[in-house]
Amino acid sequence: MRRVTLTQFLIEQQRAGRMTADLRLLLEVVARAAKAISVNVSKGALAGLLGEAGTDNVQGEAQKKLDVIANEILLQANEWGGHLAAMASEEVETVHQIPFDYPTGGFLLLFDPLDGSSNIDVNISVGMIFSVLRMPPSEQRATEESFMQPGREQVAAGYALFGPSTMFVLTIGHGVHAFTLDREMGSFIYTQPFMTIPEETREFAINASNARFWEKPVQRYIDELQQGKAGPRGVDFNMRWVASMVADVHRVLTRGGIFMYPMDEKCRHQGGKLRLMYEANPMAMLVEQAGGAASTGRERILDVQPHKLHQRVPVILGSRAEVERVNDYYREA
Ligand code: AHM
Ligand code: MG
Repeated sequence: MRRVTLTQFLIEQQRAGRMTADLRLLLEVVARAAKAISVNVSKGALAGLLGEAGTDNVQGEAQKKLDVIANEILLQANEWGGHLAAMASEEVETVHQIPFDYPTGGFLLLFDPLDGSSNIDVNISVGMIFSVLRMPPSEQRATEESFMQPGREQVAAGYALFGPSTMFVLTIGHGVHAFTLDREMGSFIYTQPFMTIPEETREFAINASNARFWEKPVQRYIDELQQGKAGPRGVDFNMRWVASMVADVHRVLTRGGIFMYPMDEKCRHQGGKLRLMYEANPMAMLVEQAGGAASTGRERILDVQPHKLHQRVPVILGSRAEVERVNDYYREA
C-alpha cells in the first residue's frame, strides 16, 4: 500500500491551489514541533519530566514541567522560519514577538502547547492545539489587537493527540485530515481522510460534577439524556469524560457525540472554562469542517468577536443535531 506522508499531503494541497507555500511550511514546522513534544511526553518519569514546574501561568494555574517544555518547543521551532508575524500561547501573557534577527511573515500562530495537563502525571492522553490567522495587512508590527479576529477567519487549525499513538489532525478549510506518527520513520502518515462526525449519536461528554452549577438549558438537556429509554429521547446514552479536550474531541470526530464545557456558576466570572483563541476556535473549525456544529449555547463559536487573548467561552460541540437541540433549549429558556 502506498503511504502518503504529511509532507506529501501538504505539497499536493498547495499544488491544488488550496494553500500557499508559506502556509505549508508553517504547518510543517508545527507538525515537527508536535513530534518533539511527543518524544518528551512519552518519556514520562524516565526524563524527570513529571510534576509541577514551580511556576504559574498567566491564568494563575500551576504549570507542569511539560507545559513549559512544550511551550518552549513551539516558540523556538516557529520563531526563525519567516512565516509568522507573531505568536500567542495559552502559557504566555502577551503577544510573543519574532526576535529581531529573524524575518517576519504574514501569519499569526496561536496554541495551547499542552492541553489537559492535569492528565500528564497519571499517564493519560494529552494534546496540543493550534490555530492560524492572517496578520492584518494594514498593520506593521503585531499587537494583541492583530489577533482579535473571530474564529471564522482562521486559515488553518488542528491538534496533536499524544495517546497510545501520536496523531496530527488538520484542517485548512477543505475537510479534516488525520495523520498517525510512524515513530520508526519519524513521519506523520495520512491515515484518515475527510473525517466526518456521524449524525447519529448515543454518547455525551461533560464534567458531571458541575451539574448543580450548570444553566437550566444544559441541566434539561443532560437530564433528558440520563433518563435514557424511559425519557423523551427514548434511547440510552453513554457518557465519556477524559478531561483532555483533544482526546474528547478526537473521539467525537471519530465516532460522533457531543462535548460540552458549558457556562456554569463556578466559571461565570471569567466567561467560561475553555479558552476561545487556543481551544474553542480551532476545535470549532475542525468540528464544522467535519460536518458538526460548535456553539456557546447562545451563538456560533466561530462568530464570537474576541476582545482579549486569553478570553474564555462556554463550549458545546459535536454532532449537529445534538448541538442544535441544546441551542433550541437556550432559545426556549
Ligand atoms: P488546560 O488547558 O489547563 O489543560 O485545561 C483545559 C482542559 C481541557 O482539556 C478539558 O476538557 C478540561 O480542561 C477539563 O476540565 P475539568 O478538570 O474541569 O474537567
Ligand atoms: Mg493547557
